[in-house]
Amino acid sequence: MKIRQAEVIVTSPDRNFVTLKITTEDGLTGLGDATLNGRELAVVSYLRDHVVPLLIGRDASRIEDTWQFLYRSAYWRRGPVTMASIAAVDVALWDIKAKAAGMPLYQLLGGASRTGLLAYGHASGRTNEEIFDSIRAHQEQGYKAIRVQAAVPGLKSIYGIASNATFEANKGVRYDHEPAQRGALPNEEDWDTHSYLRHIPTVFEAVRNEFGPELPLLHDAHHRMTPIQAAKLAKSLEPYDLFWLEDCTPAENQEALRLVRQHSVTPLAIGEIFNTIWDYQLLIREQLIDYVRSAVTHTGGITHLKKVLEYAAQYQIKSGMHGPTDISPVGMAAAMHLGLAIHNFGIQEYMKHGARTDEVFEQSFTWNDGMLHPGDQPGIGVELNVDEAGKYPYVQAYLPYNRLADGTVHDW
Ligand code: GCO
Ligand code: MG
Repeated sequence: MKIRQAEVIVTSPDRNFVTLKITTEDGLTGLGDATLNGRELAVVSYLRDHVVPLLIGRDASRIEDTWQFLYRSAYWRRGPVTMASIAAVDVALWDIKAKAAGMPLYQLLGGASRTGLLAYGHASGRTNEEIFDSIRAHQEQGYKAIRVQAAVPGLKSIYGIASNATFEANKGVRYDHEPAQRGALPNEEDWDTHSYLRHIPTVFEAVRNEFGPELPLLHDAHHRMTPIQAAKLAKSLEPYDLFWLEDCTPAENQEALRLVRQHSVTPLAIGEIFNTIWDYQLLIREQLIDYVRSAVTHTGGITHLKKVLEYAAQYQIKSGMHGPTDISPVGMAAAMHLGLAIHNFGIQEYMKHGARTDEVFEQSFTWNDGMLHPGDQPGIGVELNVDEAGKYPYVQAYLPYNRLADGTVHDW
């Protein structure tokens, strides 16, 4: 089963997506997601200029060997661009292998360990009333677990909160469709940790009072706090029994979470910007986290993320795979197959893509009463409509960034 062709397809239906399509000599095709929000074209070049020439003529069935070859032969290993590129090849080869076997991918990964995947959505609001409405709107869509992000009094704009216009247009059902600014330079937002630390516990107190003790609630701090600030937040949120507190400290500093752990039993999740098992080494071995946030798309594909999750399982740490709209339907499908098969699945992040995206990527996964299932088509169950994809050329887009009141650049 030799690889005949490998194409890198860039399309921007609602936002930019980078997809690798591999075709074998006997006509089987496989897709892999290589979308790296705001830095998409770096991955396109890595794939087109450096990886595609290595793929032509290789045996498509040798997935582990191809993974090791791409990782080790580059010499310059790790990093988001390299690992997203390897991930795209890896998922496309798993898609082909599963199609060749006539099975949905999760069967090749060991078969289903559960009937469906619990997913969480993103509620947000500028006031507690808006947050309540947004939570209710998610519940009406079936969501059984909900991430809550709140505007902070005194700050103009903040990660995870819809702009006024988007909020009105969508009645709080989703925040800005994706945070990257299309066709513009990075948006500057403001930040003040003390105001945030004062405000957030009051929001969770109000949400618990309104919705009761059962609803699983999550919160994303997006890497903006120092270890002691994060410990303070984790401790102050304890009475509201969060499912998790995500990215409470800068991702580069694994030791930071020791301090948070010493002060709180709020479950911790981290890893959406990690890309190898080495980023988790200390976190897993010392049991400093409860959930692994990596996406298949950014962590070397099914082959590598499965190893990370199996390592995590030995320490009772579960999956909580990244699933915002900047993971394409191809990346989401891969995550669902992996999540269905592994034993230590925790939860899946799931934001619905826009209508144009759903026309470009024909998908077979299902969303039923708050649970995802990848479907039973052979492969990963996603096909790219090339004609539709061709209608939407790449649009330059950047993620926002933060400045403190005195002008200092801060984590966003
Ligand atoms: C999440 C993430 C995303 C990221 C985005 C950046 O928890 O879903 O924090 O919203 O900000 O993926 O591209
Ligand atoms: Mg996050």
